[in-house]
Amino acid sequence: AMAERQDGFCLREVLAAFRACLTAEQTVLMDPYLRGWNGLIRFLNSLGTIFSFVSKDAVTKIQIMEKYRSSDQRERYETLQSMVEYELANGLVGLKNQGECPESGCRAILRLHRALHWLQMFLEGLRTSQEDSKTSVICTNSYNASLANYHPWVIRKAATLAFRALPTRNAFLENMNLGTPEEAVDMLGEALPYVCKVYEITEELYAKHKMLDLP
Ligand code: 1PX
Repeated sequence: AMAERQDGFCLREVLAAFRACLTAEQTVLMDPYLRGWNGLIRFLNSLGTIFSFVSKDAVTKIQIMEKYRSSDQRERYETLQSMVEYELANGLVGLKNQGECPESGCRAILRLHRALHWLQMFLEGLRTSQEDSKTSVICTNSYNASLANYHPWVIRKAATLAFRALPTRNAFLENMNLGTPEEAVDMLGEALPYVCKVYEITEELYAKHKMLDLP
C-alpha cells in the first residue's frame, strides 16, 4: 500500500463517503454527504489558492448544513428527504426569491447537487480520457456542460481561467493518492456509480417537489 500523503488526502475516503450516503430505503444520509464534500474541498485546496473562491463558496454551503446537523433540529436534517419534507412544511425553503430564506438547507444542497453533476462528468471524463489529455480541457468541457449554465459570465470567466492551472492528467490522477494512474482509473470506475446514484436520487427528489430552480 502507498504511504499516506502528508495532508492525508485520499480520494478513496471521499468516494466511500458518497457510497455511505445511500440507504436501503433509497434515502441520502446528510452526514456522509457532508463528509464527502469536506474531503473534496480538502482536495481542491491542495490544488492551490487559485481555487479559493470556489472552495469558499462551497464551504459556506456545507457550513449551513453542518449548523443544522448540530442544532436542536438535527433529526429533521438526518436525510435529504427529511430535510425537504421539514423545510417545505414549515415555509423554510424560499421558493420565490433569493434572500427570502438565505439559510435554506434545500437551497444550499441544490448548489452542491449541481456541483456534484460537474464532478461526476469531470471524473468520468478523466477516467475515460487518453493518457496525454489535458485536465484543463476535460474540466472546462464538463463545467460548460453542467455548472456553467447556472453561473454569470464573470464566474464562468474566473473558473475557466483557473482551470488552466490544473496539472496534467497523470499528475492529477496521482494526486488522488489511489496508486498509479491506472489504479486510480480502476478505482474511479468502481466508485463513480455511487456518486451517480446519490446525484440521481437527489435530482428526482428535487424534481418531484419542483425545487430544481430554487432562487
Ligand atoms: C478528485 C477530483 C475532484 C476535485 C475536487 C473538486 C471539488 C470541487 C468543488 C466545487 C464546488 C463548487 C460549488 C459551487 C456552488 C455554486 O454553484 N455556487 C454559485 C451559486 O451560489 P449562490 O449562493 O450565489 O446561488 C456561486 O455563485 C459560485 C461561486 C464560486 C464559483 C464556482 C465555480 C465552480 C467551478 C467548479 C470546479 C472547480 C474545481 C476544479 C478542480 C479540479
